[in-house]
Amino acid sequence: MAYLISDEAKDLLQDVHEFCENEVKEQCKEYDKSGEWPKEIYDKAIEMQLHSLEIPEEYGGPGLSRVDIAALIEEMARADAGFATTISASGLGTKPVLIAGNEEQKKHVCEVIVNGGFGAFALTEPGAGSDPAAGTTTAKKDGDSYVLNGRKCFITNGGIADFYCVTALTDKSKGVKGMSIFLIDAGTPGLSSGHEEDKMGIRTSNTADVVLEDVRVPAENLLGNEGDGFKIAMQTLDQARAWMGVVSTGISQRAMDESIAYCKERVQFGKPVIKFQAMQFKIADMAIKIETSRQMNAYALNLMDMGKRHSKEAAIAKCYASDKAMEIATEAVQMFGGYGYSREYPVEKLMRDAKIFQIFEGSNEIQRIVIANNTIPR
Ligand code: COS
Repeated sequence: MAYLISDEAKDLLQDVHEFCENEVKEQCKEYDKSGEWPKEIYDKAIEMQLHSLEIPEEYGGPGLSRVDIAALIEEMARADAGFATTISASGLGTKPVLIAGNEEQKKHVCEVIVNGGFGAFALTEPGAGSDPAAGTTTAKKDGDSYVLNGRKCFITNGGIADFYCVTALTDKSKGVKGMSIFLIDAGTPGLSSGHEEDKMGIRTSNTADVVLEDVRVPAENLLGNEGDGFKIAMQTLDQARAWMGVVSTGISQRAMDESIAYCKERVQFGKPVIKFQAMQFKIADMAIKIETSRQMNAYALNLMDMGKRHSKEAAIAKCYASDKAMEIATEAVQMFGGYGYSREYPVEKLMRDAKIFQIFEGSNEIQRIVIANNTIPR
């Protein structure tokens, strides 16, 4: 583990390591097959307060730095990326509120998470993925309320969340400047979760549609002001992207660990294949990619801790770490040979899990747009 972390985080990391080795890794392999959401694993993680790591100390969080938290999330991702994504996405649900909400809203969402609940951020729609401004969900002012209608899709924790931060157009004529964000509790009449995705990877995470049919919320559920929604969403994604870099790095680390262990056991031409320089160079390339990913993640997270803008750095961290996770997982399958292609061995799952990190929280093509926009002087 190359993150420089506090003594407090080191102790917690040991506990997380043991929990992941004994109660997550092999168990999630089975849940990956069934596609069932592993409630008992999340119950234990909640008992250990792992889902509230990012909650600020004043609202009941542990007060760790984000680099400390990264070491813990990466360890969880090493065991199962879907599990780490769910844990991290609860933090994602609180971000729009922590960025733009009032004191009461912040206390509310943090309390829900600390007490074992889940949150979700609902931005994407069937016709609005890379281009969130093309969304058609609306929020119409009606007296002291807003009435929301629309459908969100691919929402992490969409079917299990206790609260949702939902983007909606309050003024269709203004494009991105007409977008706003609302905090809506699960159970609000008209809000329901719809179709659940049967995914290729990260199958231990819940991904579902969120349907809004005449959902009436008090006007005070608006985060910030009308028209602030796009900027709040982009700031939320800036933070989320760095975390997805961290989860990707966990997948890479696991792929390298599995490859080393296998190559030490596998004998061909009379010696373990790890003795061949071809294999050693593959491992060296993996190590270069993993350590570089980790340092970029830490840089983006440090900027976040300092309250500095980190759009470019988070986009680089997410883009680089997820591209490398895909390369490393694919190389691990290659190093396992025919066994790598078998579901009996662990690496095909890593390849399936890694793919989504190049797609969600903004595809890696979108990350390159963000990086270019923040690099080329206008
Ligand atoms: N932080 C703060 N403000 C931001 C911002 C950020 N990270 N990004 C953009 N803004 C602001 C800009 O400063 C601009 O404000 P002004 O008009 O006041 O100057 C405004 O938002 C519009 O910015 P811009 O013109 O750059 O927006 P674009 O429509 O060109 O955005 C991209 C383009 C592609 C970057 C954006 O649509 C995007 O990130 N898309 C991907 C969405 C995504 O990740 N979806 C998956 C979600 S999974 S939860």
